[in-house]
Amino acid sequence: MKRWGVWAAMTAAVLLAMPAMAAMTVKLGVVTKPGSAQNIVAEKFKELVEARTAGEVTVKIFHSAALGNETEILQQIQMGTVEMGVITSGVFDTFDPIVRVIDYPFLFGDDALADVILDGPLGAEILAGLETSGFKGLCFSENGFRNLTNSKRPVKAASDVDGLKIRVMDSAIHNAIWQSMGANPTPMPWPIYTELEQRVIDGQENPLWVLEVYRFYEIQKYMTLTRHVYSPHIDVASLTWWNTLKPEMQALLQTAMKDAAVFQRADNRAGDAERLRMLKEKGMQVEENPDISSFRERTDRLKEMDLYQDPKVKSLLTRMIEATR
Ligand code: EAX
Repeated sequence: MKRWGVWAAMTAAVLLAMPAMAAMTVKLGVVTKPGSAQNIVAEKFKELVEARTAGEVTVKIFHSAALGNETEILQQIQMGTVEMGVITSGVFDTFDPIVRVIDYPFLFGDDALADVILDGPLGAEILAGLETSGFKGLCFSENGFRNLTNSKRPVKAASDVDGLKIRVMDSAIHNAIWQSMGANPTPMPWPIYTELEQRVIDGQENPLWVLEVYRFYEIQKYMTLTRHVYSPHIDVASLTWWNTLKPEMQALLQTAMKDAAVFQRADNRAGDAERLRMLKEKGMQVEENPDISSFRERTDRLKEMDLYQDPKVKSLLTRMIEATR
């Protein structure tokens, strides 16, 4: 009996001496399936957070649209019923037009420039801007540069796009880009394999990994390396939830997400040459040197359109264009 008493007293002492760390589960939503860019970020984040908190924080990943499409995941993050998400920037358009400055066509010439801008003060301004919509913007990981694919015909110049029915994300800027290109854009949430297969739509645009992971090479014969939009993910948390966290926990999560993003961007880029080789081997016909100036000519006037007339958005776009020149 005496031993039990001592044991109980010691246990109580140990528990009292421990810092108050309540176990916490963080729900993180992505629309894509394992192997996808978003999932690589999410899995790395989970691994880092669970290791760095010695299991105090558990990250539960909901993938493959288990929480709905990207717009629906963002709504749940806004409400605070889901804590975090790795979401394609284009889809934020419905929540905050500020993201249109990232998805502006032909803005970033290459990966290095995208990193410099998005990891710098302009990127920070975009992330901070999302707070008005209820998101704590943490950092940017990536889908990558988007390329056009279709099942109808080879596309070398903008005139070849005329009339093609192209699926676009639920995003005003993406819709406007393809309208300017002369296509017939059709907004649809992800995933879109069935619609492509049944030819409800002729084409789509996404980075190379998507064609591999979602096996689009089976149903899309033609690809053009248009690289028309650099498409990051914005890694976000629910602002109301974020504000309940201690500063040390916020710092830990912020750093872990940044580390996961840096890891994933490098991983994605390292795989692209091999993906391109594989897609050709699978039978895709790839136009590697399209007439980019013909596409640019059609999209150049976008910056003058209503889409960018909000003063905050316009000012940021002007500074983004200057910084990327
Ligand atoms: O990340 O909806 C889209 O086109 C996204 O790029 C897709 O979810 C892949």
